[in-house]
Amino acid sequence: MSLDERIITQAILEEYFEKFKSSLDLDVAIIGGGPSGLTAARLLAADGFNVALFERKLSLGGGMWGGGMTWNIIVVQEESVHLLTDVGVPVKRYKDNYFTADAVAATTTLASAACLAGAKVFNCMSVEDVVLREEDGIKRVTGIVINSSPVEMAGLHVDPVVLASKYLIEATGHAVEVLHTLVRKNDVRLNTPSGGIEGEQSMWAEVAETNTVKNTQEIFPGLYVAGMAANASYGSYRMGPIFGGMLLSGEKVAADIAAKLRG
Ligand code: 48F
Repeated sequence: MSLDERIITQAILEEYFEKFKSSLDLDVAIIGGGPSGLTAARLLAADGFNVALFERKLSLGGGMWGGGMTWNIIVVQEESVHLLTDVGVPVKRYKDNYFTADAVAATTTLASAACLAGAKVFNCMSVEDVVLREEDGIKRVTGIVINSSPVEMAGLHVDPVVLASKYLIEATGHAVEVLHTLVRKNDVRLNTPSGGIEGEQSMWAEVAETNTVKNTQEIFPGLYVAGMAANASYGSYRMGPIFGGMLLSGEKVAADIAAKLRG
């Protein structure tokens, strides 16, 4: 059978922009495709919400690929094991409350499960800002401002485009980039003790893991923080290559937002 290159191009163009068009009015925009963002994307999409995930890099998975120091095994605690086994990741009990999984199997399976559940993934796409609106004196985020990662990396002066979303999840990890932009550009107060970004503290895995879930919440009207971004925003500790808190944070943010969307 003959192959026409123009039809290959046309297929990509039409299918991509169909996906993009169906993302102009999202229920949830997830920023960052690490373990917390991927888990939230899967659960919200499986619930039937219009969900898209934006990831700066070509590959999804964030900091999960390399386990600890490139030794590509991850550790999770018992209460989070279901978030791996539910999608088919083999998990072994190492001892007591310590379980292990292959980091590559976990990363690829979480990414695959999010896509197959119906989350629309836009990789190679950076979120550079949010959309703000004010009503009755209350400011709220109502969308995201995105640009192509190669444009961002090359420092080209090209304007971004904008998508609307009822809720945003910042799951960008340690850097909490989008929240930093929100605070730097606008006279806003966050739902944190100081009203600003508290900043991350050094290593304390046990406290950090509990706090990752506790700190997963709406930090500004319309904007939730999840995963390591939650601890960096609320001033808690880092935890190293234990990932249960990340998965549970994704589960919590999905449940909280689903409840809000259902009213
Ligand atoms: O850092 P990351 O894996 O986020 P996470 O879900 O998990 C944290 C753990 O990997 C690890 C840890 C646990 O022990 O502390 O660090 O909190 O993934 C964050 C993703 O967000 C992308 C980034 O490329 C990464 O894949 N990202 C960051 N900023 C942006 C972004 C942005 N502005 N736009 C799009 N993607």
